[in-house]
Amino acid sequence: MDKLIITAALTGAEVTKEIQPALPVTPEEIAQEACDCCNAGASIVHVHARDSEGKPTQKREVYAAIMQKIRERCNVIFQPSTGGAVWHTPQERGEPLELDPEMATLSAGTCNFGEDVFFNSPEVMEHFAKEMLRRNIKPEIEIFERGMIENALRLVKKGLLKEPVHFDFVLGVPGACPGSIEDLLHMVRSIPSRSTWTVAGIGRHELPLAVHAILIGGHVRVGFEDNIYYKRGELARSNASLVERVVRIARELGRDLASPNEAREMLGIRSGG
Ligand code: KMH
Ligand code: ZN
Repeated sequence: MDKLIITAALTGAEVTKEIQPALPVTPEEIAQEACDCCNAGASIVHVHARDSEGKPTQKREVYAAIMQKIRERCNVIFQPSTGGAVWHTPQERGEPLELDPEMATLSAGTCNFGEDVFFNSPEVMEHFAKEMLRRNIKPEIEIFERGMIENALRLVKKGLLKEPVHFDFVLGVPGACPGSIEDLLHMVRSIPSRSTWTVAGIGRHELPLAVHAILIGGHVRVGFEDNIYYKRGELARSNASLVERVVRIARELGRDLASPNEAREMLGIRSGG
């Protein structure tokens, strides 16, 4: 099996300090948490920025500050969000791409998202795909529903997305695909065999889906964006504590960890970014 790539989704756009006091929100806090997660065994950090009031922002300058602070401290792969919050415009969502990060997310369709709608029309998807292709940024394709895999493959057919594609199955969002093992297996069987994939289980689905991914050769995403608890009724003390647990389980199951440079090679990420 390939070495395991762990992504830490540090902040997200929905969680607040009120419900998770350890949530990193300032560039300094996010960079520190990114490097703690890297030291714990994560090779990618998925980043959402916040403004000075702690509200989600897609402003290029804030992402630039985070990216720089991370680079000064560790070698982790910086993967900003182009999903932002449900109320961000596509223009706002694309701002972090102007920094030419090594990777970025690209959501492959529209779905309900709790009480909201996460809007990704074909035009929006194509715009982000073209921009990432032009800038040689490796997309991570966010899949919230089964049909979104077909949307991604349509981008491949149009020459806007290079194979092998790297997918992230985000399972358990209220309003989108549930977080069962059967749902994960259905997703995995539906992608081209050359693809790579990771799974982000939401809430209580995070740990079981992570363990299954480790067992069947996928990769794992954990972090406060997806889940704020260590176990039922007990908040996690940090993103790094969630990474550490995955590392312990992977070791017990005999799955080696990918370093950031090994992850770059496995995912075909350009060097020097
Ligand atoms: N916050 C969600 C509406 C991404 O980062 O690319 C979208 C999201 C996906 O988190
Ligand atoms: Zn995100």
